[in-house]
Amino acid sequence: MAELRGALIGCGFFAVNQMHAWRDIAGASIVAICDRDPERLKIVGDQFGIAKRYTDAAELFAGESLDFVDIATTAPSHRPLVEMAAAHRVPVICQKPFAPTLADAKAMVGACAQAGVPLMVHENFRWQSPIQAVRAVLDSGEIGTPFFGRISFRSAYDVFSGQPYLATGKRFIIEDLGIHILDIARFLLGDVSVITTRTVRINPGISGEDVATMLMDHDSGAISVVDCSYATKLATEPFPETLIEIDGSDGTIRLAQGYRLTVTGKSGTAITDVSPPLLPWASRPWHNIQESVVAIQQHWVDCLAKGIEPATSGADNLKTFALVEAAYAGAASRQPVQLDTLL
Ligand code: NAD
Ligand code: 89V
Repeated sequence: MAELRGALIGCGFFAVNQMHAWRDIAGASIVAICDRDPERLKIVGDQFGIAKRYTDAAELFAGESLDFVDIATTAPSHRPLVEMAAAHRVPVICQKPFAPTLADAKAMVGACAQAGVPLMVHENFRWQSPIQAVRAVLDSGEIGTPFFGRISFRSAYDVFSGQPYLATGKRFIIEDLGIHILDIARFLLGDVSVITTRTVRINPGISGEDVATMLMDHDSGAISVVDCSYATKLATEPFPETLIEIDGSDGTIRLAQGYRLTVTGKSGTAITDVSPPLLPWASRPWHNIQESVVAIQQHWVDCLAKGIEPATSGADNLKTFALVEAAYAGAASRQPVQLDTLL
């Protein structure tokens, strides 16, 4: 198959990981980049040797013949850019959070469906190898039917130095980080019918909430707790590890800090080190996330080649995004929120 020609829009903080990952992936390469900030365009263009550079996405679509576009801008620009890709019949990957509102997200899914264009949300956390290892244990049947889960991300890591916009939005941890953890909960325990949420802000220097605790009913019958904090100072900083506890009818799974996976099930207890590999361009502690970027981008290339829907398609991500909206609504009302009222 001929190599897929891709373009990347948004050459900021996280896009550098996406550019490294594209270099590692056979079957696709980035032939053009776009950023409205000429300085970012130059930094990323020079680092990755990309000659074709645009400061305007409309000019990129007009000037290039593309097999896909990878949108790595922040949420406010996602809808116009995804709709532009759909109008040009260019398959599109869009970073999380998919959109500022669920209404925007639904419109983006609709625009791509109408144009017959594949759409994947770059929801990469479920692609982390420790999370995939937990999914593999569930699939093996070793712990039977899950009835309880706790998916936990608690840290005091300074995310604001790399991503200053996170300190200024009215919404913070659920929209930026919780979205990943809610997606992991869906990935492991299935879709959700009801969510109850409490939030707090501990850090006085930011505008949004930095602690969120969510209780969810899954359609499978399992109950989960998803808890997220950027105000939790621990002896050993766990960023960016997601810790997991799942209890099933025949056993338990514990993914503990340090990527230690303990499975107690039908065949006894097994303890495994599921540390992610440190890719040559990666740096600790981000290597867990960086590895998952390669995995999700490879998945996109494989899905395009096979003509199948990606696991985190736009349509799938509406269900994760609806959890975010429901969490904020429930935190404000202090009432449980039914998901079917949103989808
Ligand atoms: P950033 O602000 O550093 O970079 C965004 C870039 O997009 C900027 O250079 C900006 O000039 C450019 N841009 C914005 N609108 C544009 C437009 N219309 N046309 C062209 N360029 C435009 O942001 P970031 O920290 O790199 O985050 C980008 C996205 O990635 C966010 O949605 C964030 O939530 C997400 N993110 C995801 C992960 C993950 O693990 N999946 C991690 C970090 C950030
Ligand atoms: O993945 C993200 O979206 C990042 C971080 C892990 C730092 O929250 O913003």
